[in-house]
Amino acid sequence: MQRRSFIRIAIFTSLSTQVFAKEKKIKFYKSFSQELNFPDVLKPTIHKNGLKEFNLNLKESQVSFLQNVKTKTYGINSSFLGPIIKVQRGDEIKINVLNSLKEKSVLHWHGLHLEGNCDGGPNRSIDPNSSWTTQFKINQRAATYWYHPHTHEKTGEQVFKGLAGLFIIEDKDSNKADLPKEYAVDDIPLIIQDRRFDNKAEFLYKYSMHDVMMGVKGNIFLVNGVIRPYINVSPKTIRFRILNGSNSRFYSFEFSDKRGFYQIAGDASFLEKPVEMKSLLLAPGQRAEVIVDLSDLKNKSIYFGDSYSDESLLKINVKDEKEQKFILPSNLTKIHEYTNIKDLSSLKRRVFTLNMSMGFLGINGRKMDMSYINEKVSLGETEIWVIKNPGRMPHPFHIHGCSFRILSRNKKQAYLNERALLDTVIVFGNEIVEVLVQFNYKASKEYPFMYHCHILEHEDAGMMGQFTVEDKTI
Ligand SMILES: [Cu+2]
Repeated sequence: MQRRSFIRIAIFTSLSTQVFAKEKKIKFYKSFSQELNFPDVLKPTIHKNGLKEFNLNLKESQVSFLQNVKTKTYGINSSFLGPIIKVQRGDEIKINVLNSLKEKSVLHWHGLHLEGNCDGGPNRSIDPNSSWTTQFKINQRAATYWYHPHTHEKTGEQVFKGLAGLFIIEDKDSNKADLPKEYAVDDIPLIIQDRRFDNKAEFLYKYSMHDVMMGVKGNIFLVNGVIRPYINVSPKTIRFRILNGSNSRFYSFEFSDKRGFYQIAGDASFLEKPVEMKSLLLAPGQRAEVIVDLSDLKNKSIYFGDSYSDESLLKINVKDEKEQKFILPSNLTKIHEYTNIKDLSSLKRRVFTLNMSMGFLGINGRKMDMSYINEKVSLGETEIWVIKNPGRMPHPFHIHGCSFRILSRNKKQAYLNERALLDTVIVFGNEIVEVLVQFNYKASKEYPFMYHCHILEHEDAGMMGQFTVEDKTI
């Protein structure tokens, strides 16, 4: 039998069933008996002028995550999570977001470059049974982005209920790259989330100060909305587009046989060259694309799991077919952004200190306040943002409306696999991370951009600030 590194495979079903057995006969499906779900790729209406129009509908629904019982959920065009919006660089797109929920919501296009008034943030909300239309042009690099609610003080709860989806951009580099590209065959999205359920099998969200401070974590793991699914693939190179879509949990992803794999992309661009890895750390909000050679596993299985929780998340069954040779691209792109800065000392520096003490979460001593603009940035100017974490808990720091590059991590260079363009960076305890960042899209005080911790309970509790981007030349 194959050696397993995730020891909880065997005991999972019996242990977890016991928890619920006292209250109700709630049972899990047999581990790895359900096939991985693949979100639909949303078909746009293509207008004569090339405009691609997408329709999203936020709605209440229910899902049988567990046997013989349904859990109340939120979904976007489906019962849990949303479809993939897939576009090419250069596309002009229009998105109509209909809110069929009984509460206000709004969608944020995480990682996208667009004006503040085209994005969704706490300053905008879509009333129940109303819709919001946004239109913008895609002018940024190929990568796996995503969308999720950014509703004032309700982001964590609405994401937990199921509102999130992938937003994939392709460009010249990604179209010509020698990489697996067949959706759901060898180009596979993995949205990783954790949930906890109450004794009626409903999602159990925030209920204590501990949840606010430490973030809501679940003991049950979902991949694309399915608990412990399996996937069947050919013995070849497989590309995974991984989103940590959890509210607060960090993961260290690896394969059960400890095989190496290559990270090819970060949040907002390819890496220049593939980076060989044994494990991949992702904080909430972060994405990575990896390729792994499974050509040696004909008629065998391995698991994709998380070494922090010691959980197997996905069983990968490799078909009994002729193996296909692994191709490792030597170069993926050239990252020219932020490379022509001659004098770093001439750049404006802004310091963001992440504050966390008993009952207080903020940045630079302030809680998020919608009526207060924390920073005013000049359009097109490159700055250094210095993010300080004097505490112990790591925080993923996310900035809207841009892609940045790490300049230094505790005075050292960024790790090899975080040298892509990013929109979310982990700042570990007692660390100072400096990023080079440029804003090329305006944001007014009515619809400012946000910077915040992507532990959603921290964000909702106030570890967030607002900034405008204004053209100072006019
Ligand atoms: Cu945080």
